[in-house]
Amino acid sequence: MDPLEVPKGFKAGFATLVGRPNVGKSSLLNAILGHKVAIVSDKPQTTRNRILGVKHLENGQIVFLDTPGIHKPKYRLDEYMVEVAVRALKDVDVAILVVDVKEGLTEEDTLVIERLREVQEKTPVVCALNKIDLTSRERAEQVEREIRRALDVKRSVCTSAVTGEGLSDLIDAVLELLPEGYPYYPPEMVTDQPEYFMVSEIIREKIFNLTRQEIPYSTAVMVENIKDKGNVVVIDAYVFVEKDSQKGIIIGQSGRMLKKIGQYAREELERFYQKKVYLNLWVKVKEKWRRKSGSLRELGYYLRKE
Ligand SMILES: Nc1nc2c(ncn2[C@@H]2O[C@H](COP(=O)(O)OP(=O)(O)O)[C@@H](O)[C@H]2O)c(=O)[nH]1
Ligand SMILES: [Mg+2]
Repeated sequence: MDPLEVPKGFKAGFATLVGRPNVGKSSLLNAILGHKVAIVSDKPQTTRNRILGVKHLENGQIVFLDTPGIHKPKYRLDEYMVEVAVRALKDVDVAILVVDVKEGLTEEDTLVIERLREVQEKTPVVCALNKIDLTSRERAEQVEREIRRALDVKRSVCTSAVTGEGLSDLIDAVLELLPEGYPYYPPEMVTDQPEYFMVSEIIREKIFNLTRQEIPYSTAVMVENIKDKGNVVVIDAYVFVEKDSQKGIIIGQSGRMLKKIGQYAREELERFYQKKVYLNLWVKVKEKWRRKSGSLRELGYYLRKE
């Protein structure tokens, strides 16, 4: 057989998960892959970068792009995040609109739908009516009708990232819309994220889960060093906040908060590396980093050349 011949019936392509913050885009990606590639929290705007996750199937390969939630930007960081999401809609084969059927549509969902209207001629839209475990089918259908009034939806599927309901239907719906072609990534590849980024995200997730109000949002994590010393991996990382008072909160009374963040992160990192991990965390103030493009660049929040 000609090695360049497309395997008969094999489908391959890109599908972008979009939606307002907190609807479950990252949770869906992790559940579909059966592998945690994107961090998740109960707070909006947890995801700040485009996350790639590859689903390998017998008859195809779906390259999912998880994106930051589309919302009204307040800081330069927000503008960056929204731009990442919008760009991830360009030149993909399918857009997956994720909505939260329990909460229903909000003004932010309308922003997302507007963006999808701009691309729907070229990019077919599949809708994931997510968090179906929290509400009824009738409610989901009502939300779906509302979406269809504004958008040409090719297919919609009730899903739950928690129970796994509808995930295989969602995969089928996406696969159907993909072109035939060779896989983009080798079979062992689940994500394209560099190790340093994965580690910083794991730490950032713990901060999102353990702190409140402005604290998670004013935090960025940068991994300085990862050294594999055989039986133990030694990691040095910085936690950046915007002001001294936030530094105090991240460190906590007698260092208790930082210890907890470090402990939770270390436990997950030990599962990730399958060995013992020493995690050294330092907290530093980087004044108003969310507003400064120079700081954003230093912390890795910048748009790569396409
Ligand atoms: N009950 C329920 N909760 C969900 C589901 N999907 C996501 N969540 C929760 O919703 C919150 C936001 O999830 P996340 O994946 O970070 O949303 P994202 O901002 O759209 O990426 C987290 O607390 C998740 O555990 C779902 O299908 N059912
Ligand atoms: Mg997310």
